[in-house]
Amino acid sequence: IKKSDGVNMVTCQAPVNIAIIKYWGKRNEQLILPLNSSLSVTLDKKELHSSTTVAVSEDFSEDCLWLNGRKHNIAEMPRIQKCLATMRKLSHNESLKDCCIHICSQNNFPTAAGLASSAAGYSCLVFALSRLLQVKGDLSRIARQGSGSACRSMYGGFVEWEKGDAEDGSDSIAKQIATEDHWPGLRVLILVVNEHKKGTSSTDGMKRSVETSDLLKFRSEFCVPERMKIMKKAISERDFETFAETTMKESNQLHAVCQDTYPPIAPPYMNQTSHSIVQLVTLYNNFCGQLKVAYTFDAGPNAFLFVMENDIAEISSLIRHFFPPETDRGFIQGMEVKSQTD
Ligand code: 2P0
Repeated sequence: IKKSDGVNMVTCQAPVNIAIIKYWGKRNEQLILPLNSSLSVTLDKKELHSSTTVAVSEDFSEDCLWLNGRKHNIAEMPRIQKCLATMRKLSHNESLKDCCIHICSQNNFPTAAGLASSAAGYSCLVFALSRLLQVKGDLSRIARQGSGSACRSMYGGFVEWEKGDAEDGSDSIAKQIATEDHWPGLRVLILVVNEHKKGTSSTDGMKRSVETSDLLKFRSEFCVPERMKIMKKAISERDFETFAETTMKESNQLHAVCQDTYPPIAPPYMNQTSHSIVQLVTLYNNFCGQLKVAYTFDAGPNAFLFVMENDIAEISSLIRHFFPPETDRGFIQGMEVKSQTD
């Protein structure tokens, strides 16, 4: 905590997480309780992260939020309000808990383009507030109420969000299942197909899926519990083939659910370039006679490719060959390949 001129201030950074078992659908909209458990890999925060400063002072007259340099109206942001109210309620700092708070948050990557910006943003906000207001105990359930996937960014490495059973959401929390150094050499390539804001938000898309998709019911009840077991075992044994196969099946099923949603989510999150990437990965894996690359897509067209370090050079040159960056090839424009270095 930095203190100057009656202002107490904390700055934190929080990383993005990539879901390998997907969260899609809530059983309780208010508390953000998911239909199924999910599992993710937290990226190194040196690469994609949110950076948030929270400041508190007796001189501030209202709560304020600046997001990527633009002032937002907190009165229109119920989830931010809820986070602030919960953190104030749990605060052990009697002198500061009733003061107004200023929040300044910045992402070093495109916001709302399916790159999990809300996950990094809310986890960062909750963590920074916990330091400022002295809040102890599990913070993931508070981050969850900002944005579901944010609870998983509270930890590094491999993280499970347990769906929980309690009606009040008290057991719907994130837990680290393996640390960040558990699987040396595992890398993710992020292919930014389009960095613009997507059409349908995840929140709206998954709400419509819950209301209309029979496939989602089947998936959350019968597929995910089994896949969680398979994935945890694959991670624990560092079994890339099983990890890769389950990751791709999960991505495929998420986007099948989006298609099964009525009316289907339009435009679809995955575009023509996304499907070309799937095709390239499939052909390459077939050519190798084993799974060397796994793709996964969230609520946007950008691809996340899991690859072992030894294969990075070959795979990134293959991608650069078929999807050259900064060339105008119609729908393949402005693609950028970034590699996660550790
Ligand atoms: C995930 N996604 O597991 C899945 C995969 C997108 C596709 O979590 O309504 O922004 O704020 O709880 O967390 C995106 O959903 O939705 C998401 P809310 P959130 O990462």
